[in-house]
Amino acid sequence: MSSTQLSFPPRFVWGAATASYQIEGAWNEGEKGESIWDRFSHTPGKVRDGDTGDIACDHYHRFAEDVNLMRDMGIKAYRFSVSWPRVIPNGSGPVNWVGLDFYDRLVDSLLVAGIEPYATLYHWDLPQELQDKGGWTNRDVLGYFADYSACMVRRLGDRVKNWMTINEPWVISFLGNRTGEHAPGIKDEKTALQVAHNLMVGHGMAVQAIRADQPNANVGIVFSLSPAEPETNSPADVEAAQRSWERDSGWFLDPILKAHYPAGAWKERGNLVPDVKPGDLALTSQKLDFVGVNYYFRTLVNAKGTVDKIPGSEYTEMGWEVNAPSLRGLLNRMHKEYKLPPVFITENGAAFKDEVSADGQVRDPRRLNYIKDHLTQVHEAINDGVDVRGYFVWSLMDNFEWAHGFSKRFGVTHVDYKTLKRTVKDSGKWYSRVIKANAIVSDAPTAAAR
Ligand code: IFM
Repeated sequence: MSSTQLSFPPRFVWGAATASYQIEGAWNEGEKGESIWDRFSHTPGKVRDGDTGDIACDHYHRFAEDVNLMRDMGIKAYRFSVSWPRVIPNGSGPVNWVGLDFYDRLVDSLLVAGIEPYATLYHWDLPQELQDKGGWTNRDVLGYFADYSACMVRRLGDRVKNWMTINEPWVISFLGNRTGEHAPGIKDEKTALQVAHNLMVGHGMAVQAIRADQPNANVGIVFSLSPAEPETNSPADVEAAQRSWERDSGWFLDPILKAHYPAGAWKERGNLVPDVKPGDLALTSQKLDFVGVNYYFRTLVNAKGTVDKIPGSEYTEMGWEVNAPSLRGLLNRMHKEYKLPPVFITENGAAFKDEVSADGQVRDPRRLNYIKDHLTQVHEAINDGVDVRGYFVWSLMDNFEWAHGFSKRFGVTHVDYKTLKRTVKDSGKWYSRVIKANAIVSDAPTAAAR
């Protein structure tokens, strides 16, 4: 890119995101209960190299350092998640004040540093005790989730104005319950579809619980979206892409934003469809203040299925195709097909192999370019008329990448897992300059930024 700057709207929110299990560690400290990810990662063979989140980035003990790091980077907003079993160890019942105090201190230090907190209530670490009772297939869990949400908002709602209920219902349902790659490791499609439905109902109940306590809170949900695009314009490829979109994206967007399931995918799923109780779709479609979009890659589809390796495309360490224009296409599609509230890009980023050079720097030009290209498409989408209010890079720092353990690094800050030292990568330094300029700036570092 030349030195021409692409400016963002004046109040555009520049943030970074993380999640509790991926960074906190302290898995059994402060009277925290066991989560399904504790159980899963402690089960041999579930996570690459036997990695666990027992220590992770040790953020539980180092949060003050991490807040200072963000402040020094100029980050304006921090999206973190709350570990439900840290706050309510058994999922329902007594509150653990030690756990609640941790988030209280985190929020206070963010505010002192001038960083706006954006809290996610569920980023996958379900209390194990609730999984033992059937997890998200048990309708009681939906009520417990609403109670836990209310508990968090009662404690932090005077300072936290932005709440996200569920992070990525697709991943929770399908990787956790259909392929079993994620906790709780179930491999059953019907269960997965019931979990998907119940998550959306639980989301709606949580929205109501949050608003009952804090009517002025901004409440949203976060979707992982990998837009299905046809490989060619042939009617067969176009139809296959539409089917794929409905099965994966529409399945979640429609109940939340239109109060019904996509008819085609519903029919296609036959007797696998979930049990939908009267009133459920009114709950799933609670009015929202925003939706979060997590975008990493598109899905290219032809009449035979998904195209795995696309000739000429770049791939990240996750094996995900790099395709920034699809983000713009996705945002426009959502804008056109739904009555869309404001949008935040709640996650976007890439895993690449990074090394700390002899001079102590981490040069990660591919990640920098990835973020720059995607921000450019967000900028285009805003020009197209999509109301995008902010961008949260995934991730503030390298962390536990679920079944991949620590083998995939997504951070704009490098974490040495032996010493736990944080080193801001080139991409992070560049991101700081973007934030300061409120514009996409050239990636040639200035002397001051070196
Ligand atoms: O690390 C995850 C995150 O927890 C949820 N969204 C995708 C990221 C990268 O896989």
